[in-house]
This record gives sequence, C-alpha cells and structure tokens, in this order.
Amino acid sequence: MKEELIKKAYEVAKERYAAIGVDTDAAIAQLEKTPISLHCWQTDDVIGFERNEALSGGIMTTGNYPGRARNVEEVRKDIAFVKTLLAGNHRLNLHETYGEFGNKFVDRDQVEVKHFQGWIDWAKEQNMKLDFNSTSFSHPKSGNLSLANPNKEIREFWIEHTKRCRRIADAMGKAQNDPCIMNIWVHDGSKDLTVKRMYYRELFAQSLDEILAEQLPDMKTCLEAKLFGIGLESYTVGSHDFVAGYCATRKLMYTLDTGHYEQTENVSDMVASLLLFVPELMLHVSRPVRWDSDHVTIMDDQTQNLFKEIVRANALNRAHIGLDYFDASINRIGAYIIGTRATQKCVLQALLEPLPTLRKYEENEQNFERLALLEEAKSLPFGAVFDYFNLKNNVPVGEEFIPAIQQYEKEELSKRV
Ligand code: RNT
Ligand code: ZN
Repeated sequence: MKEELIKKAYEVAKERYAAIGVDTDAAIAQLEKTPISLHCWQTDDVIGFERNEALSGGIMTTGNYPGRARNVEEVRKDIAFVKTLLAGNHRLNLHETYGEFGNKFVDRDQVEVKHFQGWIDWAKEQNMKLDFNSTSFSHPKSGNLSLANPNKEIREFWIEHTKRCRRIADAMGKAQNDPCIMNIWVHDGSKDLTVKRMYYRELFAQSLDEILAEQLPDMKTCLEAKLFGIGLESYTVGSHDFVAGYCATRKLMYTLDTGHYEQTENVSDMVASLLLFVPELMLHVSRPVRWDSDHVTIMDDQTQNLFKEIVRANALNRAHIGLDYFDASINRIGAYIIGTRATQKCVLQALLEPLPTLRKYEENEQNFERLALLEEAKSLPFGAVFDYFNLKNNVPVGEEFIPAIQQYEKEELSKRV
C-alpha cells in the first residue's frame, strides 16, 4: 500500500518536474552514484584506539549519550548498520588514531600500513572505499603547534607522521583501485595575541612542501582551512587565506568545512571562487551553531546553497563529499542517518533545479522570471522524489528509519556500558 502511494506520488512529481525541463530519473541516477564519505569518528566521539582519552586540540564533543563505540569491532558494527539505512554506496573516512595497534603502543611517527590492513580488508568485504586523515590532535606533542612548531624535533615528528599517513592512504587507494583522499587538518594556532604570524605560516608551508614532495599515485591530499579552535581563538596558522593561497599555488585540493567560517558568511559563494584556482574540493559537511560546534547536518539553507553552487558550477566530479560532525548527545547512529540523508536531500534539490530555464532567463535579463522560478522550485514535490529514491534502493522511506535505529539501540548500543 505505502509502496504504491510512493510510486504514484513519484509519477506525479516526475511530470511536474518534466514540465519545467527537469529529468527526475536522471537526478536519481546521479544521486545514486554520488558517494558520501562517512566520518568514522561520529561512532565514538573522536576518541580512537590510541590512548582512550578525551579529545583535545581545538575541537570538542559534548554530551554523554550511552552507546559510544569502544573498539574497532563496535565501530565496524555501527558503520555496517548505518549502511543498511542509506541508499547509495558510501565511503568510510578514517583517522590515523583508528588503526589496529594490537596491545602495543604505536606512536604517530611509527604508524605503518599494517596497522590499517584490517580496515583495508574489512572495507573490501563491505564494498566501501576508504578515505584517510593524519591526526595531530589528542597527543602529548600536539600542544598549540604541530607542523608549524618552531621546535625542530616536534615539527619533524609531525612531518614524519604526516608522510607516513600519506603512504598509508596510498596503500588504501591501491587496494581499492580508486584514490584515497587524505585530509590534513592541524589545529596550530594561538590562544592569545601573537607577534609572529608570518613566521609560523612560513614554517607550516615549509613542512607541507616537504610532506607533499613524495609522489604517491593512488592517493590525493587535501588541506583544511579553519577560523579558530577552542583555546586557540586569537590566531589560526591554517587560516582560509593561507590555505587558499597554498592550495592555489601547489594545485592542491582544498577542504571546505562548512563549520569553519564566520557564522554570517556565505560559504556556498566560495565554491565558484575556489574552483577557479584549486583542482578539487573536499567538503566537510557540518552544522555550526553559534560556533564551530559540529552539530548534525540538516537540510538548512547553508547546505542547500552549497550543493546548488556545486551543481551550478558543474563540479560534482570535482567535489568530494564527506561529513564532519560529532554529536555525543543523541543516538550516534541516528546522527549519521539524519546527517547523511540531509546531505543527500540537498544534493537532490540541487540536481532538480531547472537550471537551463533559469539561465535562459538570466541571459535575457528576465530577472522577475528568474526569481519567480527559483521560488517556485522550492515547493515542487521534491519529497516524493527523495522517497522514491529510497524505495528504489530498498532502504527505509521517510521516518521509517526511526524504529530501525531504536531496535539497534535496544539490541546493541544499550549493552555498551
Ligand atoms: C576540525 C576539523 C577536522 C576534524 C576531524 C576530526 O575543526 O574540522 O576536520 O573535525 O578531522
Ligand atoms: Zn572538518
């Protein structure tokens, strides 16, 4: 019965969209082949398996909802379950601190591919591709400065770490026959005023140049910009201007995290500037509330505009989509599904935009018509298309995923005490 209704609603929606020149089947097909990189760190509040300590280094989770994943088996179990509730085939994004280190302590400058062989094998079984991140936070040598540290020994420790991470990413890419994307984000900055702004940035650029000198064909590196970190409010070495300049001159992928800008800033507008000068974008889709709070992604204006700008720039093939939030105050699996589905909704909305007509209006200076169609497009039966996309892919439609997650909570998460 419900299935029939969803199909019927889709047929109507399809006709409505066709009338304004939009092919809903094509939009669905495109959405199906648009992977989202699921950030492993939502399962366990960014703790990882290295030292089982709370997060430090400019970022923070809040909340203590029960059910956090405590080991690699639980992270895998959670991700495998998450997959069953999502249409499309998604990737998994790991941090270095999620390696399998056995009973040994493996410091960051000692990490090797073998510590991720289990992940590589598991991902293959799951038909998931991996992405990767070096990890310079939550470590005694993190302090306020890592790759930009004036102390040569500390700086070299982090350079070595990041070089090793790139080689691990390369091995992942080789194994999956598709480049593994490795993000570099360092928290480097200063709580209070500094009079050496340029000096730290010079060091950071030198460290990055040394790290990136090694050619690794099966991975791609990206660099994440940031506004500020907690406890590092006055200065960020890897600011937007630094990262934009660095990525543009080195032809490197820029990581755009939607939480990393001033709260009133129009983040989506950056797409059509950055893509003129950097080869690709890595997106960390997140939701800032008053600060870079990493709330669960929802279908808000900011996220909708972001994907509209990417589709308008014809750049879905130059933008890699990943999530980056960590909410420890609600069911963590629920947080994945809400955020991933919201992201998919925003991509779909963008794909359903009547772009040729809007552009024709603009060329003809028919500005009333352009604004009218932009407004009308908002209330077209988009939900019917999204429902059908989920039905077609045999995953829960609409709010049906709520009981599935409640069940998982009862059977699995509630037992983690
Ligand atoms: C921090 C950055 C970074 C991290 C993850 C854990 O502000 O957004 O991407 O969230 O690497
Ligand atoms: Zn991020």
